[in-house]
Amino acid sequence: MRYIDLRSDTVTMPTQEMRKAMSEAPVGDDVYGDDPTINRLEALAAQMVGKEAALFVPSGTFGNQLCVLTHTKRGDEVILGKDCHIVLHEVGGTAVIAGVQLRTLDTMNGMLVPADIECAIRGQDIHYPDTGLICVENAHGMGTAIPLDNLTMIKELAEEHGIPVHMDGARLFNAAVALGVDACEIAACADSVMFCLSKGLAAPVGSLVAGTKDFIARARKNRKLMGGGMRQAGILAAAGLIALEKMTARLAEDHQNAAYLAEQLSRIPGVEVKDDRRDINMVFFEMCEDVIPEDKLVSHLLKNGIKICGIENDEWRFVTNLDVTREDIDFVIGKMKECL
Ligand code: TLP
Repeated sequence: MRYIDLRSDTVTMPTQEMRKAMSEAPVGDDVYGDDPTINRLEALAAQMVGKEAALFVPSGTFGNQLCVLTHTKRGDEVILGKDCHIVLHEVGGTAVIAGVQLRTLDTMNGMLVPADIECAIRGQDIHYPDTGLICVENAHGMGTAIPLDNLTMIKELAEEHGIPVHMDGARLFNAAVALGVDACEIAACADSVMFCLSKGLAAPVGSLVAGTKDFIARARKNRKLMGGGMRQAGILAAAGLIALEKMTARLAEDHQNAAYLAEQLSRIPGVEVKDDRRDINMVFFEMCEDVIPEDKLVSHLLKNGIKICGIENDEWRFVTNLDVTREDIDFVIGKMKECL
């Protein structure tokens, strides 16, 4: 049975072209640096985000945790938004892996306020941890593309204080499409950037981290420490190359479909779409429990071949992706109305 899956863009299936490229990819042992397909992917990735070097990692979570580990020392404090992925959805990994303390700040729909960061940066005092890193996220998981001027201000502030900036760019190319800029311009606002191949770009596995040659050399060793040294991983990189070469341009279609979905949802009585967080391929909305109980909607849609996640933080999230068409959206809206 074919499902319409709105749970995330992580659910996208690799394309036929990816499967073919994977089966034919020249490979080698990447821990020895011998995998030509991985080497090609890392070179292309670095070039696309305007950094000196890049490193292939198994997942976005792995890439973020690796960057935090590589930038900081044990006991450092990391400043970041309280609603970012590293805080909410990475299993508390920063405490376990890098051994750092998180200083979480309020955000405006994911956007950090530079003045708040300035206040949170630690001075010299025997009681204080060192501020070791600032993390930003773009596109933000709340559905927003963070504007370049905000990121530039944060980067300048960080530079004044000699603090590196890491960017969780899991959906960097969605942010680039939404802001109408090149991914390089966004990545320029950070010392390291992580971006995912396995979300809207439809590759089955993998993310990249990019930064200076020195940073990536240190990250490569830490990747080994974390158990992420992979061998004939060119099989995966082959799909990643297609993701970067051919799939970034079509993300606009997911954004348009999300806009259409948002418009249709907002016509349903009782549904309140979060219109101020409508920059990418995500639609967030609230719907009173008395309109329909959560489990009833989830199970009714599932019976009709539609997968959605339940409520998180009082909100529903529907995500459009390569495998969701306009017709699918009409079908989903029809089934929701039926249920309501
Ligand atoms: N996000 C997933 C879930 O973990 C919530 C999703 O479905 O959106 N940064 C950001 C901003 C992300 O949204 C995600 C995945 C990651 C990092 C982690 O990537 P993976 O899943 O590859 O570890």
